[in-house]
Amino acid sequence: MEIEDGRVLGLIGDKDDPFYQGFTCRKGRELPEHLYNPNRLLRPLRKTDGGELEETEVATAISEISERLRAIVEEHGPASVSLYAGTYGVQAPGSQMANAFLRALGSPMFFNCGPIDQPGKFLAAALHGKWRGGSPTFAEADTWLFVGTNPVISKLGGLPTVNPSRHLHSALERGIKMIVIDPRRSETAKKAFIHLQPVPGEDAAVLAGMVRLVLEENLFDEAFVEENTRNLEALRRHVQPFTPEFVEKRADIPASQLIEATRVFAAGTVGGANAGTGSNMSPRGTLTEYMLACLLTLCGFRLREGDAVSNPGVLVPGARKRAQPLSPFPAWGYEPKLRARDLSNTACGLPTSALPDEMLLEGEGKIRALICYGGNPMTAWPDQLKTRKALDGLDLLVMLDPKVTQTGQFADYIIAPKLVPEIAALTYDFEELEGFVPNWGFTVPYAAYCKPLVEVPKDSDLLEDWEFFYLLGREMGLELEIMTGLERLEQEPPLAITPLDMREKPTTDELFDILTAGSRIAISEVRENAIGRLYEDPDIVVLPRDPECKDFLELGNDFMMDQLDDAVDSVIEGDDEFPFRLVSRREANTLNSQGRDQGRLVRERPHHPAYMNPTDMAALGIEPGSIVAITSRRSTIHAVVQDSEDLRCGVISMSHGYGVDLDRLGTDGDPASPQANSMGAHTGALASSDLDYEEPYSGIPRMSAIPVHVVAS
Ligand SMILES: Nc1nc2c(c(=O)[nH]1)N[C@H]1C(S)=C(S)[C@@H](COP(=O)(O)OP(=O)(O)OC[C@H]3O[C@@H](n4cnc5c(=O)[nH]c(N)nc54)[C@H](O)[C@@H]3O)O[C@H]1N2
Ligand SMILES: Nc1nc2c(c(=O)[nH]1)N[C@H]1C(S)=C(S)[C@@H](COP(=O)(O)OP(=O)(O)OC[C@H]3O[C@@H](n4cnc5c(=O)[nH]c(N)nc54)[C@H](O)[C@@H]3O)O[C@H]1N2
Ligand SMILES: [Mo]
Repeated sequence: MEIEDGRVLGLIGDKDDPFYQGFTCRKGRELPEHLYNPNRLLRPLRKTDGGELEETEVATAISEISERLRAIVEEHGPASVSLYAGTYGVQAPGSQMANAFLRALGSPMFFNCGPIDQPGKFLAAALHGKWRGGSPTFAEADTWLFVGTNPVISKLGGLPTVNPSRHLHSALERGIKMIVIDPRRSETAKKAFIHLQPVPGEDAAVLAGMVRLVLEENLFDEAFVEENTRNLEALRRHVQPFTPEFVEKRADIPASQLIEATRVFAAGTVGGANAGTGSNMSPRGTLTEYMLACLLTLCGFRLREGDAVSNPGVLVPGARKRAQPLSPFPAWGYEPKLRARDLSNTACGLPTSALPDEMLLEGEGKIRALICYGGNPMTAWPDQLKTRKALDGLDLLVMLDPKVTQTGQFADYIIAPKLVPEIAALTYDFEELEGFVPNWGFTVPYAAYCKPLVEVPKDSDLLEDWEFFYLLGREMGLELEIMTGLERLEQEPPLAITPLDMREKPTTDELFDILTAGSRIAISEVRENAIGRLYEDPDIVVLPRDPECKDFLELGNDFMMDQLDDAVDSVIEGDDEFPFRLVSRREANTLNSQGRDQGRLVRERPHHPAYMNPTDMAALGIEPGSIVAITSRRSTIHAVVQDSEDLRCGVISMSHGYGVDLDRLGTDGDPASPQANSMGAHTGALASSDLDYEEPYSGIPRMSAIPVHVVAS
């Protein structure tokens, strides 16, 4: 980082870093513009009686928030206070402190963005069980399957998240056979050995077809399946209808392509697969993830006794890998139960799509106060109209955000956080991701620590995210405890609970010490190394199966088998009125709603387009660059059309994370105008859990493959 007079001028990748090897992404390189953006808040804001946001002080804000929360809790109980942690609310140690605050308050209403992201992944893992031996990584694989994910751009995982293009390039040179299932010829699909381009929303049928072929042609690992699974015969029976010809008709992909893709995939000696947001936001996301888990298990793409463990963990305390299953566990039905749509807490957390309902439904259990931490509901939650109504009706909305976002306009208080590099940074979160989903975090034992590099701006009044929760807890007289070891694969070491000193405020480094206690490498060692390092240990291999182990992986979960049966008969409501399917996507230079006000990131394109196939455009008489109205059962958004041969006909591809004010759109809101950078339309305005298909347990409505119609406006 180039720093002059305490100001960051720029940054370049560190070529000596053994993992990043000089790689940075555009968004990261624009850190100075993020840090010194005129929109960045340097002091907290509070809403005046007149409804304006005015500057205040941290101490005042905390004492007022504390008072208002106390009154709400007194009258309506602690469960009337809820917390939503968005993409910036999942970082250590802020996320642990937010959790500690809510628990001390006595509210179970902790929501996060996971259930409107890829909930099916977590529910399917619970229904299928997990493999405690871990998974092979892309670096050693000779075959890989990507479903509804575009890791070249999203860097979500599957492909190594650091410099995915380079890793893909070298894997292709090595001869990896990559299969991509995506209705769009995405940046990843362009490099695929086989690209299946199905009708959106039919992934479960495609994967059921692959599973059926693997069984029929005996392409599976019989010994592995015999030793580790149950109910193979049930699976075989229920996938029977998904013949290549059936899948061809249903998903509109050639039967021959499905057969070839399946044979190529199953022929791999080391392989893996990842599904992403595209599949999880489309109908039957849990079933898609379940079929994928079954496919991986059938192919035996799991690490075995004696295999090297690519990342044995550095800073996150975790248990050793062992070549045995962890039996299925309940995917839903946990406390607390919600009032909306019979939903409950799940293996993926509380259904976030129901949070606005819980804020709107009158009576006992109504959520009256929301702390929104590092998230932007107005551009992230499905059903923007309902979200707005719900936010409007709150007694108290507290935001923890560096900007006045689309959601911030509804806030009673906005607390402005310190940002990296004003605070210490640690690779803990990314390493932790690997424990949740194979190939998501770091697939090598990498760790780095960086102390704060610059002071906060003069005359600012900022807090670290975690400090807000600590100070608010203290002001309210609460005793906070940090919980670690949460949701580690083997629940081992057992959950550690560390009470905090509520008189003497801890330092960030002390909190890092608590989180990493018992880690394989002491955090002190990582701190001493000024740059990131690989902490390898070639002696760490997958341990043998415990002879007492009776655990198994479930191939024929009843609920999933029922859904398979349903999938045979019912095409998920297609209709003549809404002939197009709007699918989700991500933009390379921005992260969800972030970066729209960074000119250097968005200048190439002053608006966010709705991509359509030119054939569809010609049929509707739509010119490139013209504005269209896109209508779903729920509402209408306006967008500028851009032609793209990469899309299959009948599909519109558009990113989310935009949309200031629905009323202004279509009146003076020209989506092509420069101010549309931060405006545009939120595709989530088209989604609705009341009107459209939703997953019955995670509650996620259709956020991709949304039925729409399009007219030139
Ligand atoms: N239609 C549609 N909807 C979607 C999706 C989609 O594909 N289509 N994707 C879904 C997915 S996968 C997700 S994860 C969600 C995202 O949902 P959210 O997380 O709710 O939305 P973001 O836009 O990522 O909001 C991040 C916020 O964090 C703030 N921020 C940045 N840095 C910091 C910091 O250091 N501290 C704090 N406190 N705040 C910070 C930013 O200013 C921003 O307001 O959206 C979901 N919604
Ligand atoms: N640059 C950038 N990177 C990001 C983000 C960002 O906003 N910008 N967001 C981050 C977040 S919060 C997340 S969760 C991850 C998400 O990472 P990914 O899951 O990889 O998300 P996308 O890049 O949107 O890729 C989804 C793909 O699914 C396809 N798709 C849509 N509907 C369907 C369907 O029904 N079936 C199939 N098979 N495919 C479908 C789309 O065409 C698209 O190519 O990315 C993270 N990384
Ligand atoms: Mo996400």
